[in-house]
This record gives sequence, C-alpha cells and structure tokens, in this order.
Amino acid sequence: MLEVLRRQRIETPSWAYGNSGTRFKVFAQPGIPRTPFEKIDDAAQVHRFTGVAPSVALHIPWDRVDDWDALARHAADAGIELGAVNPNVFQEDDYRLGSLCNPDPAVRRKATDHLLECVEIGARIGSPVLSMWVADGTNYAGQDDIRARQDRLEAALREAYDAMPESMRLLLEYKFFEPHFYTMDVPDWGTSFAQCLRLGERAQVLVDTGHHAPGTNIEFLVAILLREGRLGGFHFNSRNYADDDLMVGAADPFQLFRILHELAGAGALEPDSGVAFMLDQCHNLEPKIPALIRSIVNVQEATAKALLVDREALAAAQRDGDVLGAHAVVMDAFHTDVRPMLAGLREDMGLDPDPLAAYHRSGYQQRIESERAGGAAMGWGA
Ligand code: AOS
Ligand code: ZN
Ligand code: ZN
Ligand code: ZN
Repeated sequence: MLEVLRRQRIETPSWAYGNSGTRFKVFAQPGIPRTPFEKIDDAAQVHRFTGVAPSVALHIPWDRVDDWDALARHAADAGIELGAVNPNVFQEDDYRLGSLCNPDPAVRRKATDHLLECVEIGARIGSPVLSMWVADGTNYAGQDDIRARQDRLEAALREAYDAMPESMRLLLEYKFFEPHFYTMDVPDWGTSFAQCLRLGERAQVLVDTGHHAPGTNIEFLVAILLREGRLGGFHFNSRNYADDDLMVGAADPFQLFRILHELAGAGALEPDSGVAFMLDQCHNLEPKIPALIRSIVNVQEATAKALLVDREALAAAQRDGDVLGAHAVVMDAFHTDVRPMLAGLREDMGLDPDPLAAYHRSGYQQRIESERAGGAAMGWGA
C-alpha cells in the first residue's frame, strides 16, 4: 500500500498558478508567474514538497513559447516533466457558434489546425496526452443540427487522433453545461465514450469531477469506464454548485474516496494503469502554491483510505449478502486517520512530513512576491 502511495503521480495544471477569478472579478495575487517558465518553477515547488507531482499540464496558447525545447529543458532542470497539452478552442471570436462543430467549414478548419498544432507541440516535448475540452454547443432549440455537429466533431477529432504519435492518447473531457445552455456537444461521459469508441483505443474519456449534473453518481460511471478500458484520467477539483473548480477533496472528501475506492478495486491506482490523475482547479482567493500542495495532500489522503479498505472482508460480506457489514468495511477505511501514515511515508521519501509548513519555511513565497512584482495574469484571468 505504501508503495502505491509512493509511486502515485498527480499532475498540476499550469493555469492554476496564474491569477483567476470569476466573471465578476479577478483578484490579482503577489508573486504570480509572468511566463510559462515561471509557472514551471512554481509547479516544481509543489513537487519538491510533495514528491508526487512531477508533471505540469500545459495550455495552448496560454503557455505558448517560441522555443519549446528551451521550455522542456527548463522543466527538466527544475526536475519536472511537461504533461498533458490542452488545446484552446473557446477563446476566439470565430468560435461564437462553435469551433470543431461550427457550421462553417472554414472555422472548423481553423480549430482543427489548432489541434494539429497541439499534437505537434506535444510530440516535440514528449507529452503523453492531448487533453480535449470542447466548449461547443447551442443555446436554443433548433439553433443547429445536433447530429450534424457530432459528425463534424468526429471528423475533427479523427484528424487529431490520426496525427498523434503512438505514445500519445487523446482524452475527451465532457461538461453538461456552460458556456452553452441548451446543448453542449460533449455534455456527458456517454457522448465522450461514443466518440472515443469511433476514434480508436487511444481515445479515452476524461472525467472532470466538477462537470456533472447534481446528484450524478460519479463513482458508478468511473466503474463502467474502467470496465470498458476507456477511463483516460481525471481532472480533480471540488464543486458545490456547478463548475466551481475549488480544491479537490474540499467540498466532498467522501465522494473523492468513493471514486478512488472504485479505482482501487480495479487495480487502477497503480501509476502504470494508464489513468492520469490531473488537477483542474482555480485558486481565486487562496495562494496558489500552498493550495496545490494542499490539493495533492487531499488526493493522497483519499487514496490511502481507498487502499485501506479490507477487500477480502468486503468480498466476504458481499458474498454473504451482509449489507451493513460490507458498508462498514468501506466506512471503517474512510474514517481512518491516515495523516500519520502519510507523514511517515514522506519522511521515508526524504521529504518533510508536513509539506505545507515546509513550503512556508522555505522562503520561496517571499522570494517570488518580491522578484515578480508587476507580474501579469496569464490564463483565465488574462
Ligand atoms: C473547463 O471547464 C474544463 O474543465 C477544462 O478542462 C479546461 O480546458 C481547463 O480548465 C483549461 O483548459
Ligand atoms: Zn477540466
Ligand atoms: Zn471545468
Ligand atoms: Zn471545473
């Protein structure tokens, strides 16, 4: 069990290091990275103190640089890897009626070319994942043809898929509403799954925990996707209402545990199982690096609890039809305080048992706050 925790890999998103906010206000923070290079420096700090966050996801164009080799070298020097490449098909005026699903072939061409560029960047920097969130949709009944839009989406994804090197996977994220409010073209795991089935084995579903209708049983769909070999990975975060992008494990640690329990049951917590653990969060109020450290710790705690479930006792209770007994096995694990165990593991890994305290003591925060005065927001808040 400690081995699984030691080998766990959780990717942080470059956009979580930049300023962010809501459509009402972005509150700028001191010390915010001014360049993709500085975002990598910050991501390296999260890894330095947790030991399990060795890669950072990139977003194009927010993280576009002239010299990709220089960025890759910078990451390697900082001790981390460049992870998933996230194309942006939602921030251009041309995309008012959609990007990959737009009725105008010229707009679709532009959006598809952006995907191809992202595949090329990914191949160049050795990224294992093209992480697709398609913001397309419609606002009114009759606005466009639902099935035709699926056909256009398939054609565009097919081009990207065919251009990917063997080592790359395409993960297709879904979200049930926003920015569109009548249909989203990829609203749920079923739609993503259907598109992935047509594309091929290296196309898999990405589950963003914040993207479901209230009441959706996420661990159930995770179990189904695992069974079909199509769970590509997660965007972890917390939601209370909609796409809140709060810290993972904050709103509902029990739900996070239940999801990880399904992964544990399928042996999918092992890093080589192919399920990518990624965070997709925005820290609007709280300082970024400490928030990401805390998020990593939250995932570790839920993982440790999932690993603690006595699976033999659980199987026996299930066989016996012992409803309360089976439930008790799961709840016992959930209620266990795993913090001392994780502190011990960190010491064993040569880390400080308390990563947040260690970060605060390190002086890094003070340093970036004085050195990066005048830093501009990059990303959502730009
Ligand atoms: C948006 O709601 C999604 O969660 C995304 O994964 C988005 O692509 C990401 O936050 C930035 O690219
Ligand atoms: Zn996401
Ligand atoms: Zn989202
Ligand atoms: Zn979200």
